[in-house]
Amino acid sequence: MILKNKKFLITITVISAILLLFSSKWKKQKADIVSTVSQQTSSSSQNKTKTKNEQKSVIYSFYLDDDRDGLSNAKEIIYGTDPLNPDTDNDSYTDGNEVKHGYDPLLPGSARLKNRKTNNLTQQFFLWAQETKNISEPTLSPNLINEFIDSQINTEVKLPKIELDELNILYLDKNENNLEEIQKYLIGLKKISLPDNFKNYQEIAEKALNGETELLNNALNSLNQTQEKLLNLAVPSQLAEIHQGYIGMTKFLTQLFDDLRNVQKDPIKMYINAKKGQKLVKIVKDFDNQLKEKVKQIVK
Ligand SMILES: [Ca+2]
Ligand SMILES: [Ca+2]
Ligand SMILES: [Ca+2]
Repeated sequence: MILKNKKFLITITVISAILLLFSSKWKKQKADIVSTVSQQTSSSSQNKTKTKNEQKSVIYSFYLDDDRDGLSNAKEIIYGTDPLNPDTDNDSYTDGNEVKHGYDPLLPGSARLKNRKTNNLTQQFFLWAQETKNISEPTLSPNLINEFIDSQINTEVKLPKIELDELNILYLDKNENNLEEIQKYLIGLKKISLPDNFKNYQEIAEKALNGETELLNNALNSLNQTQEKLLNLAVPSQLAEIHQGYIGMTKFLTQLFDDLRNVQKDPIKMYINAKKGQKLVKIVKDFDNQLKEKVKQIVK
């Protein structure tokens, strides 16, 4: 069978379509996520007849401070302190007072926050804002977050390495064109995409911030299925290297989504991952172009 129609090659848009989730829509909306969630939770708290579920969701708020220790409920989760105990380490200094002055609210005495071995990115962000911006009680302001990420964080995307023996490679006679196998591969690749439940990153992130992980789990399952399909798809050896890249992309994407499991403790990571996601879109487009070029060379 011969590739009669050259247009066929142009239509192999492959996986880039599924990366809509890091498109401009997400870029515009992501800044609002944290404030939206905080507002939702703070307004529901004003309702005196709130249900148990609503009470639970109020736990994550940058505006509420249930134990009145000067540290918001959300920051208590970020620093690992007790949102219902004003002095978690029982050293007579409140959690809020300790954080404000750079002391570790989990260790009695004069241990400094910056010496914590387990500072996550959000804790690092707050420390950076305190030390270099002189903001004693920093918030998740989008401008400040961007400045922090641009000046402090390496957002380079490094795809995980996939071993060739993990792939289903067709080793074909190099003197043949093997057009039929290539066409089969391209058709198979085109069919592989992610189900719709994967595409709304904003909604998934919002739910995760509220402690609801059902959508996230569904998305990760879908992603896993996509990865399995890519691993099982028979790929002609000439195209194996590019195919490795596609699978590396799905593994990287899995990591970006998996990080949402800890989004309450480390919301800054979500912003960093969004930047990485945007870079990933470009990388996948490059793969698509490489694949088109390679197929053109073979078909010639
Ligand atoms: Ca508090
Ligand atoms: Ca507390
Ligand atoms: Ca204390």
